[in-house]
Amino acid sequence: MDKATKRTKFENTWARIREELVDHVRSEGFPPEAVEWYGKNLDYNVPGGKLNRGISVVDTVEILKGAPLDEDEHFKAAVLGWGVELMQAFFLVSDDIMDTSITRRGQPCWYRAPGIGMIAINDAIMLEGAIYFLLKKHFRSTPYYVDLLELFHDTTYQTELGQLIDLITAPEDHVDLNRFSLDKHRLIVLYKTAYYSFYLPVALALYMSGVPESYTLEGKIVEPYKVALSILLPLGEYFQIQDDFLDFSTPPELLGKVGTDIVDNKCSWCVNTALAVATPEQRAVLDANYGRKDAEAEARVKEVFEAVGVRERYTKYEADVYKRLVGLIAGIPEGPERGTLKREIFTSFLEKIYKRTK
Ligand code: GPP
Ligand code: MG
Ligand code: MG
Ligand code: MG
Repeated sequence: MDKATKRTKFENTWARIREELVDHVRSEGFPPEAVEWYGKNLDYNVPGGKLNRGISVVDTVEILKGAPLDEDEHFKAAVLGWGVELMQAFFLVSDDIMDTSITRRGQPCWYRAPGIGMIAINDAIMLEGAIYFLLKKHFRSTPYYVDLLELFHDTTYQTELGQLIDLITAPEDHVDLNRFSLDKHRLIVLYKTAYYSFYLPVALALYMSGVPESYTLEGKIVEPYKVALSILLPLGEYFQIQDDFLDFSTPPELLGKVGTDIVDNKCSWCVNTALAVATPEQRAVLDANYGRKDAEAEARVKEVFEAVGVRERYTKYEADVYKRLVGLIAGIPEGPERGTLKREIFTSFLEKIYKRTK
């Protein structure tokens, strides 16, 4: 099955999942305007993204099985995939309020859509609640139900910790570029992005496929969840560095969102890269203009980014990290046994994001 067909097949499961969520609210006797509001929240915030994370769950279950999924297996994997997408929607609706962002996925951020405002906070929390409603409905009787619950809970907490350091490293009223470093950047991105975007989809698929905590391959003990983490965290770091670079380099018409990292005083890969090589004059320009709510200041920061060669440095970073990740993946112990890790899980992720432009 080609990529587009897989995507359509995943998208087609959304209608049923959406109905289950909305039907439940209806069956609780909620008034039509509440049912309608919830439906709009789901429609506006959940299905409109790239869906990479959700589709990865299905892809990974299929790679682990080594054969096409039957209808029931596909639907169950898709429920987990939509769980990841609901989590992502919960994070993004909240993040856009915290980042005072303007657009998301080519439309106004939910809190800026007509008539929504701060009700968006409750809507975000309801998107999170929907995950656990679906897990209970579809997985309550499986032996790995608690593993799924723990994984969603742990991942949420990790992401919130990441969001915390992202936010406190970027206070609105106090710009101090000395607080930034690439080490701090790494910590932020591992927690705010890599766990939920990369480890979560794969670990969900491993649990659903019955992959055990450890097994023996050619006389060696393999701990598949730890091996997965050791590849997926660096992959997630690469992905967020792309996000930071695109925030600076890509016009909103192409990106689907207006980049806010410079005006929001974010500890992004771009500013850290520039700080590492800036002359004292360039540093002074960054100190005076970074994190100001002012388009001219933003333009001056961008000039410094261009002058120190952030674009060329990014191209080099991307080539280097790609090689490093290919090497890491090649080192994964793999055998023909069923229910064990396959390198293809990780190469399929890497190929999905390599040289992405949005
Ligand atoms: C997005 O980072 C941040 C998250 C998805 C984590 C949010 C976590 C919460 C607990 C709310 P970003 O701000 O760089 O993303 P974007 O550039 O898409 O706004
Ligand atoms: Mg944001
Ligand atoms: Mg943010
Ligand atoms: Mg960003």
